[in-house]
Amino acid sequence: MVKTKMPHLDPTEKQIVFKIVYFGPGMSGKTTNLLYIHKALTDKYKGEMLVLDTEKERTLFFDFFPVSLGTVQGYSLKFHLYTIPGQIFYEASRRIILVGADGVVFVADSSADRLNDNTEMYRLMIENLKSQDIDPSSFPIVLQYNKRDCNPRLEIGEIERELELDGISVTESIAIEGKGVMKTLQVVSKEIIKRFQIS
Ligand SMILES: Nc1nc2c(ncn2[C@@H]2O[C@H](COP(=O)(O)OP(=O)(O)OP(=O)(O)O)[C@@H](O)[C@H]2O)c(=O)[nH]1
Ligand SMILES: [Mg+2]
Repeated sequence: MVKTKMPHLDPTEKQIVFKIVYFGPGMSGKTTNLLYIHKALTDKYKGEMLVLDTEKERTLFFDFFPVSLGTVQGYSLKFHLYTIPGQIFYEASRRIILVGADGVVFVADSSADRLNDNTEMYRLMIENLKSQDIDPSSFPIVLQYNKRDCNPRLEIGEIERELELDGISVTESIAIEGKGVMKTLQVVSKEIIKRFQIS
């Protein structure tokens, strides 16, 4: 079942707002992705980054900023980007942040010893999407293998094999160097817009 997009449409402003959530296990590089994107964008196209920091924790509660990216059928586009806290005990926050998402970047940690953390969090994400009546098979998800500079590291394809994912979009990145970050954003944006135009 495809969720209606009506709440995202603002006819008076002629604006469509899409929500992209960066999901993934703790320390995989979600916040690093968003910080890089925010820095890379010119001031004209970005809003304030809001950070709700939890005391003493390395985790940000969420990051958010809109990016204007051209028009679709006369409507200007705005993207809201969020990260979820990856540490396992923040399940409630993760659920809330995922509500109303139009697409997800799953930031996986390529370190060889984190295969289980990646797959466990991916499964949780799928459960969360299903609880919102979203069919994950037609929902825009990009699997980003981050930390490609790690050694030993997972091979591309290992996560998909483990989760029996077929046809998912995959990108590679080294977020601390900014490599592959904008590409990933581009891939998920395209998938979201394509799905919106079809529905
Ligand atoms: N080697 C390496 N380290 C990275 C890369 N991307 C991020 N890091 C580092 O990994 C650590 C965690 O990065 P964050 O962006 O805070 O991770 P996160 O996914 O937001 O973590 P949580 O909010 O706790 O879930 C930081 O020390 C980053 O500098 C990368 O591509 N390679
Ligand atoms: Mg974070």
